[in-house]
Amino acid sequence: MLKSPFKTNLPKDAPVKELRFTLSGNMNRYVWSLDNKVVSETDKILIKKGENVRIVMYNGSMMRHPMHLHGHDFRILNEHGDYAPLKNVIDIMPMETDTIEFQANADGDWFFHCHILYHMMAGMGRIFTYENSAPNPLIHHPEMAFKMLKMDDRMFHFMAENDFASNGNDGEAMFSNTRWSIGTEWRLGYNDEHGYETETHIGRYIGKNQWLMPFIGFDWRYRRMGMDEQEQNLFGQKNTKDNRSVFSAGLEYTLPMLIKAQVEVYTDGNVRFQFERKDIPLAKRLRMNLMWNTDKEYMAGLKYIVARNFGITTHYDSDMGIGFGVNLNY
Ligand SMILES: [Cu+2]
Repeated sequence: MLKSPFKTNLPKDAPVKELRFTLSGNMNRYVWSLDNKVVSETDKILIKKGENVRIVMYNGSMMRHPMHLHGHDFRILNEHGDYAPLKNVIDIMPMETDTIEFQANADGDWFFHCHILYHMMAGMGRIFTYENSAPNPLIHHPEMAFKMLKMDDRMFHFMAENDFASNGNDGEAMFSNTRWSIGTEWRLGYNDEHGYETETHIGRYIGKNQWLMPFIGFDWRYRRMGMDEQEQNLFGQKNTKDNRSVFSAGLEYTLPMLIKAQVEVYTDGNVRFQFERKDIPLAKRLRMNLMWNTDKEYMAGLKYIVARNFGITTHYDSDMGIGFGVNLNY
C-alpha cells in the first residue's frame, strides 16, 4: 500500500542485474538460509557500480522474514509504479514473492540479511561486494570481519533436558548446527530391573527440507531380566537389552505431522524400526510425547510447561513403568 510522495525510478539506461532467492529453512530445527545455503557456504555476490540490482525473493518457509539491506535504500515494486516506496527492510510473509531494486552506488561490502537476529546468525543472508572497488569505509578490518561473520552460522548450539521422575532419570542432550546433529539420550532407572540405557547418534541433515538424516550411533544398555524372561523383537531376533554395547548405522526421516521414523542396524545384526513424535501441543502449556519401536518398547508422556526451563511430567515407559517428575531443560 505504501506510496512514495515523489518518483523513485532508477536510471533508465543502466544495465540490470537480476538475482533470485528462495527464503528457506527448517522450522522445527530452527535453521535459516537463502536457497538452502548459509552465509559461510557461499561466496560474496559481485555487483558493479552503476548497475541496477533487482532481487526477486520468494518466501518458501512458514515464517515471515524482514529482509534488510545495508547501505542502500531499495524500491519495493508494487502497484504504484514510478512512486514505488523506498525502504531498507521488507517483511516478507510466508509464500509471498516480492521484487526490490536498488541503484548500485556505493563501495566495498554490504550485508543483506533477515533482520530477525536469530535467523541472521543462523546464516540467513548474503554479502554484496562491489567489483574493483575501494573497501567499505565503515568496515575497518574487512578480512577479520568476514571471518567473524562466517563463525556465526558455523556455531554449534547445545541443548539438554532431564526428567527427574519417580521411575528414573530420562533425558537427552544435543549439539547441533545447520547441518550436523550430535545427540545422546538416556533412561536411567533406579535399580537393575528397570535398567540403564543410552543411545548416541551423530548425523547430518540432507536436502533442502532436512527431512533425511543418515547417522552412526552407539548403544549401551543393561537390564536384569527375570528367570523366565525371554524377549525377542518383532523380527524374532533376540533382544539384547539385558546387556548390549553395539555400534549402529541408520536413517532418520521426518514424516508428516513431524513423526520421526528411524531405521537402525546394529553391529550384532539386530535391526530396529522406531516411530516417535515429540512435543505434540495438546493445550497452550501441555505437550505429549509418543514412541514405539520394533524392540516392543513404547513410551507415552505428558509435560506441563510451568516456566521456560521447568515443567511437570508424567510418563509411562514399557521398561520402567509409570513415573511422575519434574523436567528441567536448557
Ligand atoms: Cu528470518
